[in-house]
Amino acid sequence: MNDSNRDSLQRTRVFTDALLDWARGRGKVLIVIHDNPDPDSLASAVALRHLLTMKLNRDSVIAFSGMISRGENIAMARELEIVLTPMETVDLCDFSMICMLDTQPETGNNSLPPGTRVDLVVDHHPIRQTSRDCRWIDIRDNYGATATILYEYLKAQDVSLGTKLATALFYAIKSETQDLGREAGRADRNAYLHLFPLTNKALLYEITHPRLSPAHFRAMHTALENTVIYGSVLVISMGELTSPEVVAEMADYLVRLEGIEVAMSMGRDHRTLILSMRTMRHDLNAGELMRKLVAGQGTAGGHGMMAGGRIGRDCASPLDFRRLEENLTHRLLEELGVSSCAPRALIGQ
Ligand SMILES: [Mn+2]
Repeated sequence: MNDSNRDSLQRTRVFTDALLDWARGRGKVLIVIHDNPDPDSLASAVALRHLLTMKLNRDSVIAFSGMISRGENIAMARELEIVLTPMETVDLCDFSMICMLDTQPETGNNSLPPGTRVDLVVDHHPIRQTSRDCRWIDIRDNYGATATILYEYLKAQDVSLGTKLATALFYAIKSETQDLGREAGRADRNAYLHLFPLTNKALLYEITHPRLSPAHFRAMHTALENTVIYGSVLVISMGELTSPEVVAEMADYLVRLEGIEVAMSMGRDHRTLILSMRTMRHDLNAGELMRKLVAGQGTAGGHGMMAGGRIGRDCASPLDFRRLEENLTHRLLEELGVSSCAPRALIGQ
């Protein structure tokens, strides 16, 4: 262990000691993660719950909204027996400690009512103004995954972790950083390498190779048929979605097309347009670009190479959504200086 690792572990120990001391005198704990939770938020929640169980003998409720629909994420929640409570059924008055992981107050991607007091926020996305009011803040935007921060909590507190939790944390870091290839730093590499020997390889296989529904292949078909290329920029319009997570999944998949530097995908989930962006360009910040695109219309978040956004439209028709998508595409192309490129369909037409 080198000096900077030791310093970081020491800082984490001081922070978690104080946090646990504060939490010791309190009652029930609620852990809120973002809507349509991904492996990073799920693993982080299970790790925090484990820490509180082991150190304070206190159980926590993990709450979320939306759905888990990506094959890998369903497999993760099932195989690792992650117990989740729908946010709608939670009475906030029951809880004396509210924690938020992998998201922050009022970002738009979690369902905690605005104005609710949040006691602890742990995240790896850039800090929001609203988070500064929280009692305990640990935001490290140089980390590739929130799961890495939670791994460090367990390590700093000498809490042992079983094979299921190790598998959850490992898979979270693996998927969030694409095996350390995307936005991973030294802390993520350390956690990944330490956790790997502790994982259950059969479980890991089940999670990384899930059975996929016909709906998944239909969504993929729709995405491919509705992919348009403008120079090095690719735009996917998926229309009405059967699962919101597929928007990010298709952006991940299609940004790999030869010659593509930026991919943006869009789809309608009832009354909301869901957006996802991926970039291979290091000089570009996907989070900032997404925020610029949806400014004044919706919410956005993200970091260097990946971002998401949502725009709610209560009484919009499919045609209104179509226009909104065209407008966003137009602005994206302008921002990236490719609006003069002739559109090309990826397949067919
Ligand atoms: Mn994350």
